[in-house]
Amino acid sequence: MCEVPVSGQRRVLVTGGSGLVGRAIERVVKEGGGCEDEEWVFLSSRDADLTSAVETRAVFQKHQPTEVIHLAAMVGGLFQNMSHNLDFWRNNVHINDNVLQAAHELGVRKVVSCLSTCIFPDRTNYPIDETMIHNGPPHSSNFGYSYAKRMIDVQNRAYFQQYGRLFTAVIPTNVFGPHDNFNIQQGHVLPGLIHKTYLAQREGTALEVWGSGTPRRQFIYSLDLARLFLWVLREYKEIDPIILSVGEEDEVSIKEAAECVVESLGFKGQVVFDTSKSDGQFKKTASNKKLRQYLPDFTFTPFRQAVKETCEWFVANYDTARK
Ligand code: NAP
Ligand code: GFB
Repeated sequence: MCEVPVSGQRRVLVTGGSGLVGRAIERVVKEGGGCEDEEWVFLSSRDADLTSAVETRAVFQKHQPTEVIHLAAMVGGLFQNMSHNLDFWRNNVHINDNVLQAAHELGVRKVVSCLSTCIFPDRTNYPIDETMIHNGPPHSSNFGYSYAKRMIDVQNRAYFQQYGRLFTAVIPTNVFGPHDNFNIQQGHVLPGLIHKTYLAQREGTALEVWGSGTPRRQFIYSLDLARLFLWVLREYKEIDPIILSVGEEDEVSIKEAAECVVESLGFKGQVVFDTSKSDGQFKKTASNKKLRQYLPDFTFTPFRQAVKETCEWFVANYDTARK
């Protein structure tokens, strides 16, 4: 993994280093995924509020990174997005502009930012690929977040055109794993279902799955995504983004995802679907053909195993988990 020849010491600054994806990268680095010439710095919002240009510049000046993995963002599930489109747009546009400009001013060699498959047009052909980002409006539920993320791709191309900067981005599908946000109202579907199932089991009530259960998602385990991030940081040389996803054949319905959580936690109660709640985007099936051309042998953790590990982490860390 470490054969990229880079002279001198490298310092990788990870914005959003305290979140789901940041903590997974930290773990993979600690478990041997790091290189000898790499020093890693993981930031949280306590180190700097990246919506502030002044604080962003100061934290970059303090750490003098040679490379940046840019994860920091206002992040939330379908329902949080539906009620806060303006906040998602404003916070993320400010964070992204501040981070990319600070990286440019400090001469950072490479920045890898994080987009999401939810930013693609809602009306599209399937499978979605990397060329389709700007082809039409995103799903109305999360247009604030989606347009803010799309602008990273615009900025990356502009920094390259004007200054030759190697600023690129990855496009993961729905991520889950240890250290996720298990807040039921604000978070994504898998941590929400895990938390709800845990409570239903404890209180002897039914598990309420929101929506019809028919929408489909490709889920990626945060630890798999972390391994792929390290590869992108070291080896990927394109400005154009790359989708980081399991195969199309691994897409599951929300109902199947709920069944997997129920099985992992050994929940024996009733499961009900609240169809008065939104289904959101029906699907955003993405192609991982480009990834497979680079890494034909990369092995993803099987979905069941990853859900089981995440459930076990949540139960073991219930008192301190974000919820
Ligand atoms: P997360 O768990 O919510 O973590 C968000 C991170 O951003 C935290 O470290 C948080 O710091 C930091 N942050 C938020 N606002 C900040 C601010 N104003 N200043 C400084 N730091 C700030 O999110 P995640 O799921 O790891 O997401 C990481 C990246 O992946 C994001 O760019 C997201 O858009 C992208 N992504 C996520 C998913 C998904 O399903 N989760 C899917 C596709 C793409 P604190 O801990 O201090 O609050
Ligand atoms: O992960 P999620 O909130 O977001 O999943 P998206 C939403 C789907 O899961 C909908 C159903 O079909 C919901 O009806 N669902 C069932 C639930 N039970 C629950 C529950 O307890 N909590 C939640 N949250 N959903 C997000 C975007 O879209 O994807 C974000 O809004 C982000 O911007 C993320 O990019 C990756 O997959 O629909």
